[in-house]
Amino acid sequence: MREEEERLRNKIRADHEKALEEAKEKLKKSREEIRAEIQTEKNKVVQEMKIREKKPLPAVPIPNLIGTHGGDPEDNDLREKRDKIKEMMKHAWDNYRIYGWGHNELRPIARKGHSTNIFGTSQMGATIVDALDTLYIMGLHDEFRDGQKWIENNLDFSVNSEVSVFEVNIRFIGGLLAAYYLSGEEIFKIKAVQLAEKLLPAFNTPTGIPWAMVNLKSGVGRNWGWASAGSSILAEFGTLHMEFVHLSYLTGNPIYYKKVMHIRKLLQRMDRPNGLYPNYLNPRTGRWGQYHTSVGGLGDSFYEYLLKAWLMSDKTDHEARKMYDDAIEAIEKHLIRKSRGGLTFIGEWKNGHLEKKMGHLACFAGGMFVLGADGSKMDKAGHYLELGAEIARTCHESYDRTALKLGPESFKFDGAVEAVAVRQAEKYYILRPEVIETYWYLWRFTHDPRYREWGWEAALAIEKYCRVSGGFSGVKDVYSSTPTHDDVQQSFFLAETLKYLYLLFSGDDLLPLDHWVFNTEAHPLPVLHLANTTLSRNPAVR
Ligand code: DMJ
Repeated sequence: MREEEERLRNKIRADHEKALEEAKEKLKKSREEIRAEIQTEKNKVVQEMKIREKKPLPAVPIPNLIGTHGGDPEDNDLREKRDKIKEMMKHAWDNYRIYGWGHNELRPIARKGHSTNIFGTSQMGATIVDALDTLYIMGLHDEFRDGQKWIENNLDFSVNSEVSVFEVNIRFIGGLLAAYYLSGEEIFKIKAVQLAEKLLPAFNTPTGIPWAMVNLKSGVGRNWGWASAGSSILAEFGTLHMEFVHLSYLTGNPIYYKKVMHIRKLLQRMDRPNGLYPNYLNPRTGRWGQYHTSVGGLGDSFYEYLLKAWLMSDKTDHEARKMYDDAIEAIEKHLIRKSRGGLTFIGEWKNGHLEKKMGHLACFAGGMFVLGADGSKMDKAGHYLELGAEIARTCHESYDRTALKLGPESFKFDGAVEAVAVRQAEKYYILRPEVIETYWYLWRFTHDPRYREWGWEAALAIEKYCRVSGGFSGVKDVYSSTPTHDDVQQSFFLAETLKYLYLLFSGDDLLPLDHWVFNTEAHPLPVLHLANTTLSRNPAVR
């Protein structure tokens, strides 16, 4: 014991002497020399971090990736249309590259960067990450590599910024995962996982229902003040499943899977008024907020992800399918109506009252019904194909009844008013994809040429009224033949609108739907055949 103490004492003495010697040496050095030494040390740390970042994650069998190229149109007319969409993508990307590079979005008229509160104060190049897979499938490989380089060298998530968990998940994690699967470049997977780790603190609530926003640096979360007394939002906490299951699959770490399954289990245990899911849930008490149900904003992608959870599990996640079927049944009963003029619309349910108003966002549901037709309860496939087609027709009418042939943000069904916006604040079009998304799904499932015609009408209208020399911009009033621009090129225009248009004029062999499931930001993720993977074999995950 004595000897041991003596040995320790000697070591401490020697360490002190060494430190003293070093300090004396340092004092002999000039300031410049000391600074240079510090810099060298710093560089070493950065280098080490980079090496650590590049360390590959555990290898998992990558699903068979079918249809990542191709889809070349069979005739000239189609080829020209598809080339035109590709040219529009070039125009949007090139201008962002020149005027907005590294910023989240572009102001195409002011020709500078732009951002919104969903990204906090960060400059995380949202447009780059969101656009990558569209560039890839369009064969714009130089642009893709340029984006990849920016991500490798600049995309950093240790920023003191409060971001939307939902938006960052669907645009960044979804975008990075799709880029990884398509290109096989490890860096995208690594960045996706780093970012996901930063989102995890958002789940530290009394119920495990995540906060809407999280500070990427401090991990402190909170909710939007306007959301029913600080509630979390169904379409936000209910739109994490696809990306989080892929994260667990790719890393072998069950934590992501557990977080989203916990949300599902909690929702399953709750009473639902009339079988409907209200849009708001308090993450502290676990109780519903205001009884407002919608298939548009605040609710939309929750339903979409129930269906897609089933699809991406190779149709083995029966629990998700059942939740989807039950939810859709209640929605049909309480929210879906036919107008006097014969247009089927999806209204919004507020405290027992049906508001006959449909948002542009709800137009995605036409595609969802068609996508979910196969495998529906009591084999109602024909019914859901029909319902999807009716929603597509209604949404097309909402475009057709405007001066610009572009749809308003939301439209009413009220007496003589059908599929038309009434309030000034609802007349804008911000380059949203949902109507074109529905045309594309309907095209894939029916091959009815009308969907390509309608898609082309929308593409021409975007080209005519939204294109400016510095990119593409939203418009403030679709009923005015002289459009005023809002001067924002949304990142989802490149991620979704242009991708769906491109796919609409491509063959079905490009990203076939029995092998790929698109997340709500149109980022394709492969179907997981879980039988042979770490995910299903891992008892923690099961
Ligand atoms: C996109 O970010 C996603 O599609 C989301 O689900 C809802 N809306 C926007 C585009 O309109």
